[in-house]
This record gives sequence, C-alpha cells and structure tokens, in this order.
Amino acid sequence: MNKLKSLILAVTAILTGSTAWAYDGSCLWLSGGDNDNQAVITVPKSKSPTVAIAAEELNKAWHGEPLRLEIKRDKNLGNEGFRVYRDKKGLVLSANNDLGLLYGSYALLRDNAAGKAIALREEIPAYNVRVLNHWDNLDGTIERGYAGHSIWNWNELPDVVSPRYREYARANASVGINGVVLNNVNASSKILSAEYLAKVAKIADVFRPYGIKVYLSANFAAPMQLGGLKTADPLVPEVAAWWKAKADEIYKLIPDFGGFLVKANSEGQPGPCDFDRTHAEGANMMARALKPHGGIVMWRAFVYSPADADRAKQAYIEFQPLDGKFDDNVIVQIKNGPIDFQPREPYSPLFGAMPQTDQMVEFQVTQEYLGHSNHIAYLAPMWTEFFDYVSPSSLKAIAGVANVGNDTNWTGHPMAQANWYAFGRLAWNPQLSSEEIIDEWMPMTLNYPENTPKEVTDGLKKMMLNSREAVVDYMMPLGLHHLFAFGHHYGPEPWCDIKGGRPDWMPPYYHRADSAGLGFNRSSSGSNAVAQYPAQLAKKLDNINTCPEEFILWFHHVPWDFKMKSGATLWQELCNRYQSGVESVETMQRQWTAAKPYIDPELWNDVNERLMTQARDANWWKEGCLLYFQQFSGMPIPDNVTPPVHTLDQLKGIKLGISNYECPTPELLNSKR
Ligand code: BDP
Repeated sequence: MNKLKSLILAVTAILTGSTAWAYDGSCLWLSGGDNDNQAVITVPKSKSPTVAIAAEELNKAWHGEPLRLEIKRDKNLGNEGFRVYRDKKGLVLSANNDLGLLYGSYALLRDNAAGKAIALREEIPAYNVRVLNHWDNLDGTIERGYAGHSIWNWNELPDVVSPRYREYARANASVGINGVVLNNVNASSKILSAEYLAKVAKIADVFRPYGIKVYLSANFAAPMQLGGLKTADPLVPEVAAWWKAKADEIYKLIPDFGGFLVKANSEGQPGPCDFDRTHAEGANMMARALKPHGGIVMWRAFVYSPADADRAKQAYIEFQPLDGKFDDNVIVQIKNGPIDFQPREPYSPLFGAMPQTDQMVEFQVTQEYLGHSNHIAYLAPMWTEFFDYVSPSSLKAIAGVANVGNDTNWTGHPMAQANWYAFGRLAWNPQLSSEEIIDEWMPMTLNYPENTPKEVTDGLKKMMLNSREAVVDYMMPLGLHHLFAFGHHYGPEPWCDIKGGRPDWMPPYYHRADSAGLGFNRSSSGSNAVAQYPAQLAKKLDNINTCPEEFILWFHHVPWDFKMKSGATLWQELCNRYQSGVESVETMQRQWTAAKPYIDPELWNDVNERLMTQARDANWWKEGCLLYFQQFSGMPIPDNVTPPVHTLDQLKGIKLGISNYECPTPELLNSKR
C-alpha cells in the first residue's frame, strides 16, 4: 500500500468512523487485502483448504498477469517445492501437492510486493523441518518473551479457538515455517495430559491447512509426574511402554503430530543421566514411541554443569562420544554457539563433530541477550555468519526460539518482526543474504511510498544491516560474553559476583579481567577449547596473532597493552569499540529521522521512542563496562572517547537495570566530546 493510498484510506476511515486502516503492526509483512487490480487466478478443481488459502491470498494481493495453479508430478520438487514457468497459455505455478502451491503463491506475492519482475524458477526448501520453538508456559507467561503474554489461550481452549492462531499460521506459512513447538523447553508434564492434548489438537487443526505441524516439549520425568511411575529410567520397560501409549494417544488426536523437543539434564531439568543412562538412551526410547507414526525427537545438546572447568567445552564433551548412537528419527538440536545465544559467539564445535548423527541448529529469534524488544538488532547477519562456518547442507533441520507474543504487533519492537521473517526465509533458503532478506521485508512492512528517496531507503537498510554489529560493539565487543546483569539479561553487570552463586552464571567467570589483561584463555595454554575445532581452524584460533579479533577475548587472555591490528592497544581498542557502538546508535537515530516523512506516524513514533531507549542503554553499557574494566587496566580513557558521566558506584546502584539509568543529556555528552 503506498502513501497516497494510505492517506485516502485514512481520510475515508475518519469520515466513516472505521479504524481498520490504522497502523498497528498486526498485519506484519502481509497484505491486508487492498487489491484493486485483480487478475484471473485459476486453481485446481479439487479445492482443498490449502488451495483455498492460496487462492484467497492471491485474490487479495496478486497484481500480476493471469496465473494458473496446477498440481503436476515433478520428482525434483518433493512435498513442498514449487515451479514457476510460462507455457503457451501463460504463467503457471505448479507443485506436487497443495502445500507447494501455497508456498509458491506466497513467493509470487513477495515478488509482487517488492515490485520485482516474476522470476521463473524452481524452489525447494533446504530443510524438511523448519520449526519455531515457543518458550511459552501453560500459565500464559513466556520465558524470555518480550512481546506480551503467550498467544495460546489454554484456559479458553478447546472451546474457544482464537482467530489469532490462524493469523499466526498464515504468517509462518508465508515465510516457509512448517512446524511449531507450542510450549517451553522447561516443560510442564501437564501439556501431555488428556485435558491439554485436546487443546493442542484444536491448534493443530487450525495449523494443518497451512502445512504447519505441532510439536511439544516433553518433560523427561512425565512418566513419573503424570503417569505415577516410580522411575523415568529409559531402560525400564514400563517407562518405554508409557511413552508408547502416550504417543499412540497423541496420534489418535493429531495424526500429523510432529514429535517431541526435549531439554534433558540441563539447568535442573530431569533426564536419562538421573538414572545413569546416556542422552542417546533417553532420546532413542522416546523416538521409538514416535517412530511408527512418523514422529521425530529433537534432543537438545544445551548441557553444562558448574563442576567442569570451561562451560564452552561441555556440550561437545558430553555429546561427541555419542556419535552414531542415536536412532534415525532423533535430531540433536544445538545452539549456534557453545555458550548461550550471546551477541557474538564462535560456532559450537559440536557441529561437524558427529558425522553419524543428524544435527540441527537452534537460533534465538527472541532477543534475550540483544536488548529484548527495546533494541533494533536485525539478526540475519548473525545467522548468516554462522552459515559461513557451518555448511547448511551439513544440517538436517533448523529451529528458532520465537519472539512472538500477544502484543498487537506480535513482536513488541516493530522492527523485530524482521527477525521472525528472516528466520523463516533462511530456514527455507540458507543461501539468502541478510541484504536480500531485508530488501524483501522492508518495503512490505514499512509501507513507504514508491517514490521515497533512495538515500532514505538506503539509510533504513543500513540501519537494519548494521544494527547487530552495533549491539556487539556497545555490549560485548572483541569476543567478550555474558557480562549481563543477573537474571534478566538486559543491562551490564560485569562486576556481578554473587557470593555462593554458581560461578558459571557470573560475568567474572567469562571475562577474567585482572591487572594482566582481559579475556578467557581457551587456547592450548588455557582450557584448550580450541582443540574441539577442526585442526586448521583450531590452529588459527589458538594463536593470539591469527585469532580473528572479533573472537580474541573469547579465546585469549589478552594483555592490556597488546597491539591490535589497528595499532591501538587492547585497552584503547576496547574503548573505541564501545564508543563506536554508541555512535552507531546515534547514526541509526539519524537514519530513522530522515525517514519520518515517509513512514506511518504511529510506527515512526514507536520505533523512535525505542531508539531513544537503545541510545540510553548503549551509553549505559559503555560506561558500565569501561569504568569497571578500567579498574584492572589502570589506563586512561583515550581522548577520542567521550568520558563517562557516571561513577561506577552509581552504575552499580542500578539494580533493576531496565528503567532507572539516567541518560546523560546530549548537551552534556557533547560538551565532553
Ligand atoms: C537460556 C535462557 C533460559 C533457557 C535456556 C535454554 O536464559 O531461560 O531456559 O537458555 O535454552 O538462554 O534451555
């Protein structure tokens, strides 16, 4: 919808008292259905619900030439692929089945919306399982969710089925997501009760025509908690029988149920190790219950314990020896990095280290460690960086921890919708670049008029593309990690060292600052985590002079006066990076301001306010980290870096973090510059 059109709609709406036009972000990147240029759409006769959706979507928004949808056998296309071609009678979208036609329709509409010529092509998704993980609890809260409460209304279900479930399914299908784990990995067994399964079945019914399968997070101790058994030992026949009966019960209600996601023996969750069994024994027992129905187990490798020396090594130590021991319907689900969704981590060395085992990557779409829904952090650059190291073809599937809640605009920050979108697009095609994805998403979502000056749209693009690097710079540059305030993972607390707390939950465990330098020595003279990487890479990482600087403090304890590639000492470079992070946010603010005349005012104001918060927080991070580390470096803050206006004690006094940091005024900052 262009600007003129929105204006006309706005005026009409005011005159008629209708408010349907108003921007509220609920439509995401999708068309609200304002098609005034309908072309002829021909669909296959057997009009299944899926084909009906495809036709509905095309009728709503297709601006192109007449189009024929056809089911045609084509062995290249598999279950979900599609082909766009021309024959004598015109443009054709063909697929082996209805779902391929739906995906093809969304692809054509994307071309349309981006004003692109229709590309004749064949597309098949890179993975069969492209799944969002909801960390939604049954009481409606969301662990690490920043967009309101859960969209699943368990109290109303199964009697009341919210229309939002359909809208959610539509959004997912439009970007190629084909599976949803409904509940938190810290799972309540209750989700597997008959009462809840009836509710789950209703959601599955809504999802089905959109090609989306429902999965559930399963608590390993469910046979005890729900079934009243004395044990959940995977080798005890009654336990296996309980899971088998449970699987049979589920498939009676949900014939296309996807399977289970399991967090076992991690952060207090039960698991097979409680009974001296391995992860493989636990996973296989559950997988065998699902196997006759075609279901899978996604078994998480997110394990670590306070007893061991280096948390970054632990998943590898525990899982690598199990290579080849998992059944063929188990996929080991591994977070992209070895610690925990930090703004930048090297890839987890488990990838590629288990050639006989199916693996999948888990990305975090919700911004637990990247400014929640207050900061712009477009994450496609982080995920494509992962694919620079880990070949997409070495993976079996892909998962993303959802950033969706019941806020009207779904994701809290309007720009965080881009991360949901980008996750789906990369799950379908991991070869896409961050730029290609933003080129699709931006015009569809921000709805600026076609004649918006190029320097403005280029500015917006840069704002998005540089945003993740900005977060890295103002939070944790050069490979620093886990400097977060305890618990909420929002503000800086590099000093946090709660007496009696788990050391591996405290920032000093990770940054190791002392008078000699900064960083965790994971080289061969330290924890030797480098040795878990393939030999050539390990060698490069092991040497402080060849280790990429973005990871230098991840792998090395670097002397404060170490000469960085820029010629600056480590201390100077650290100061420069924090300063640069703060300045990047100021640039983002300018880019957003330049777009003001072209963006819906509600949307513009919302993002503008959040950018002010982001600018405040960037400064807070910079001040907190530099003042704290300065105690160890004993070096002055260089002249080119704006000196902090708070004292370390003032910053330490911010207990709740999120709201009571008083941002220095721009005048004060400028006077210091
Ligand atoms: C951490 C989160 C925690 C999750 C855990 C997980 O802080 O809330 O339960 O990961 O992935 O990032 O299991």
